[in-house]
Amino acid sequence: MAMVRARPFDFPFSPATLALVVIDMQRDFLEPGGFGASLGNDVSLLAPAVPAARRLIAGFRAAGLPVIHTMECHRPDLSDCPEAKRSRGAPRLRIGDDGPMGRILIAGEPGTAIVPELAPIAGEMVIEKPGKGAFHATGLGDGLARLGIRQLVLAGVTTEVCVQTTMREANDRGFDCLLAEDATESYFPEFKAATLAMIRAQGAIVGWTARTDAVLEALHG
Ligand code: C5J
Repeated sequence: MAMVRARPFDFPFSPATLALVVIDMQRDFLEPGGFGASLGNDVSLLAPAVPAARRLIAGFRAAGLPVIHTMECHRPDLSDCPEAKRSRGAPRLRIGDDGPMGRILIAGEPGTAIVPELAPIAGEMVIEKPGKGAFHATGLGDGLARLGIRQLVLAGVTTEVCVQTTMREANDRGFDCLLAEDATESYFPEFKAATLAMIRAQGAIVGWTARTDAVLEALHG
């Protein structure tokens, strides 16, 4: 067993059963004019996660381990978007509306794309997800089972919404999960801090957290 220096205690893993899951690092969340901005958020707060996520992706690729990308998005006819999701609140633009990067959060539109620095390469699994959790209404569970994956390193945005939801879904499905602390961000720094704390509380009740450096050190020695 290899070990990542993690909190609340070291994370034991077998490289044969480990994958990286990068959650929703999309222009719609990270760039002006997208879904995140339409909700009134300062999207620049998410930028610090990009370089760390890039290093993690490079490290997993170099180690020959799976890198999985998720994208929160909906079908053009919105048939997979619950009305409760689309109609909630008072955003400047709603899901499916035309924005400066195309239709907001619609599959195939420019704004839905993963930011170029973190773009998937051929052969990597890309999961389009209509919900916050990456297991809900997707093929992620089956895809991980096919690869024999039992342990996940998570990165992406936003920490307390899609990242935490996915980590909790994975936890309930029997995966050991570690969240890379510097490769995730929130529009609300206090929510990020609270999420990291609640994940690892009570003896890693949801999972572990660690710095990207510690994950890469464990992968490459
Ligand atoms: C949100 C996400 N925040 N990817 N989505 O609506 O966290």
